[in-house]
Amino acid sequence: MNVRKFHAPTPREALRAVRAAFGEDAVVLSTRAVDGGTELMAIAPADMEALLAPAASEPTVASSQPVPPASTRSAPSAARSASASSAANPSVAAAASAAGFAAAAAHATDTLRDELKDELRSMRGLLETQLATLAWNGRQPEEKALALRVMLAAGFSAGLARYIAENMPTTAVAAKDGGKTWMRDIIARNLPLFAGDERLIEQGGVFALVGPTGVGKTTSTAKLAARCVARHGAARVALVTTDGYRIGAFEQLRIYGKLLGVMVHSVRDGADLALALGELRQKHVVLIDTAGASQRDRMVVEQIAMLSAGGGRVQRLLCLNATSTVETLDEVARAYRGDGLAGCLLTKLDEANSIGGALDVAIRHKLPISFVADGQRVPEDLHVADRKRLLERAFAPSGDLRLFGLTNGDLPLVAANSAAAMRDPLLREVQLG
Ligand SMILES: Nc1nc2c(ncn2[C@@H]2O[C@H](COP(=O)(O)OP(=O)(O)OP(=O)(O)O)[C@@H](O)[C@H]2O)c(=O)[nH]1
Ligand SMILES: [Mg+2]
Repeated sequence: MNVRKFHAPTPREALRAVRAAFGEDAVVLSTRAVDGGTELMAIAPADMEALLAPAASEPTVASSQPVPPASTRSAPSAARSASASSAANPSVAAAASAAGFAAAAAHATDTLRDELKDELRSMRGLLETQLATLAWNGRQPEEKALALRVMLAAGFSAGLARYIAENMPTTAVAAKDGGKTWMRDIIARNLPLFAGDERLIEQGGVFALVGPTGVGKTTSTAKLAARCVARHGAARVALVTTDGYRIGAFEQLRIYGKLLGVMVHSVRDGADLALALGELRQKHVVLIDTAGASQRDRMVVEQIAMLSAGGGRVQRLLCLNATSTVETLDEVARAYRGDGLAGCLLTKLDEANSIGGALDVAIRHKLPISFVADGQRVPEDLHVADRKRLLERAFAPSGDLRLFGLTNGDLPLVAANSAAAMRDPLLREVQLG
């Protein structure tokens, strides 16, 4: 059994030492303030599992319990299965009854163990929340607090913002700009890009724009088609819509197709799509417009299956509306991810107060950004995603931080509320240097 004490000047540092010694799933047993800092008692997860599991040498309930008399049998199923043969063979009946009793006891032990685990988990969550609150209660350097506030104001999730701010190295804290350049570099380095012009326009292929309702899929499809036509000519481009059942949906794309001189095909299901793609295989670029589906609708799954029927040739681009909250965009990315999701396209940047939420989702879900749309005009308001411009836009002062942003006094609350988000495994993949 490996229970160890950890001393550190701050609770956060103590917790970090615990994690360094026992890993992410370490269980903290107690914490108290001592002279010169904090003392934590912690145990390794494997030892905690061993504590909770019945020891191999310990006699099990099944073998140690005397067989209860037939009248006290507690497991109804055992009683039922034993009853047929008990009259003929009493020893068979006793064995069956014992087995049932043991099964019931084992079930009770499992339930108790699960309850204990849940209890420990919630205690750990509570402790992490309290430690995070303490850590941000005036104990973090002003530079880290400012970096966290700036990222939150830019729309980044509290989890990612805290992860980056808390890991700011001392050299960056001591830098003239208080770590601002470091923070922006980390975000820039982790921002995946798709090289839209090169991969979509030059290389070509079959691309489907997917996403929730009204995010700008049809408009963006038309903008992309116009870009392709300008590069390769109308004869080498085709438009397909899977949105055949909503009134006016086909018509909307057909009008754009007519303006561009591009044929528009409507398909109903996977087989239809496979057939259409076979006929269109000579085209350089095929763009598929899809029906909008809420991320909570099971239609999303059906749509992914339908697009997969294209023989794995269809690359899906997820349209992310930059005006949505980071929580909504995160939910969208989780619903739409899967094989064939090649990247994303950010829409409505012109309407968004901040775009940090969209960048955050692209970073955590590793969704390369292909293009950005910043208006309704076809084709003018579509641009290849550019790292520098996106960073500038994300951190352009969109409001007075003193009026709309958080104060240092709010940070302990933010930290407390983001304790669970900090355990998101996607965060561990963010490169910090
Ligand atoms: N401001 C702004 N409006 C946009 C942008 N992209 C699309 N829109 C507008 O958003 C509205 C919805 O656009 P659509 O292209 O029809 O959206 P959709 O995703 O195809 O919608 P559904 O097919 O109904 O799911 C239209 O009024 C577009 O003009 C953009 O980048 N900025
Ligand atoms: Mg549409």
